Amino acid sequence: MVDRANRPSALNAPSAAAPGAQVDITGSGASSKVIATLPSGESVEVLLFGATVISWKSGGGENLWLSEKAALDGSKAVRGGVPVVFPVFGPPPKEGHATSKLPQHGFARTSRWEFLGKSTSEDALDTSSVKLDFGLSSSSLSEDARSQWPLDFGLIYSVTLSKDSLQTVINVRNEGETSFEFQFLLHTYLRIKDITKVEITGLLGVDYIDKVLNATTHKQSEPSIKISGEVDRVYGPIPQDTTTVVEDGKPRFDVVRDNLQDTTIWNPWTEKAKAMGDFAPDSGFKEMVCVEVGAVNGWQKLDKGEVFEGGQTMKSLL
Ligand code: TA6
Repeated sequence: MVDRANRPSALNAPSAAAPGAQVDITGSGASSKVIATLPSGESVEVLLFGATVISWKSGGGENLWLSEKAALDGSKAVRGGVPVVFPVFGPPPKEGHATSKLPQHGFARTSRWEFLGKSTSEDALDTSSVKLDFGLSSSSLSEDARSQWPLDFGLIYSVTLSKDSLQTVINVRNEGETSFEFQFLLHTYLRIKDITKVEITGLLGVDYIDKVLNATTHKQSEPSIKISGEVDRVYGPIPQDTTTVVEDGKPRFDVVRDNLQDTTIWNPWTEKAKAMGDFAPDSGFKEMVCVEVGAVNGWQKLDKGEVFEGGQTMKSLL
């Protein structure tokens, strides 16, 4: 177990009087979402479908990229925001693994989650953050997903909005009699102004699997990653816990990992963007970059009753 220097601090159930965040549930069925807004104006929107964060606004405006053709009706995974990838990242192993029958990126991003409630700081005067909890368990899975991965588990996903940051942390519990293996990743689509002016730092010297080059392994030799074509790289293990997105020479986002050793950098560029039906506009690849923290190199194993926890804190630096 990695040392959890970035473990989230506790928040408690709100006292009735707390003049804190406004939390609303809107929409119905698969398009239901939870919207939280801080008195200082920051906000987050979470679709119950996939527990997908689809908007995060702070002083600098919208921080996440969401395709204009993203399905927000539960018909398919959301193209944009922060899809939750579990229990397998990418295409599953062809056969012989418990996840082999699952679709790409697993079932969490295409399942209906339950809103478990909000919590704010005990100090009624501290209106600076709000935590929203979402749950998914084997009993709330669709029949398909259950038959594809018939293991007993419980997930709690906590989304904490603060003035300049958004924290998203998963808690995975093995509720069954037998051990299981899983992978987890937060497929975050960050909004940027111009991909040609973006550099990503914090990965120097780290090994990566390049999915554009037949999944060959390389080592990051430049201090920063510049993107001028399709990029699909799985970095890890990463010693430094912060990856920074720099735009036009100015730091724009810090992404701080908590108990997760890997990060995938993805931009589909022209052709792949055009080829995805729910990716719009086609030029949208110029305004997004995926920085996806996770535990995806190999498998995490949980025995009966064991728990895994990990996540990220994204900071808007504008
Ligand atoms: O995380 C990067 C990646 O695995 C790419 O290989 C690409 O497939 C992307 O995810 C999008 O996957 P999706 O299943 O959402 O189309």
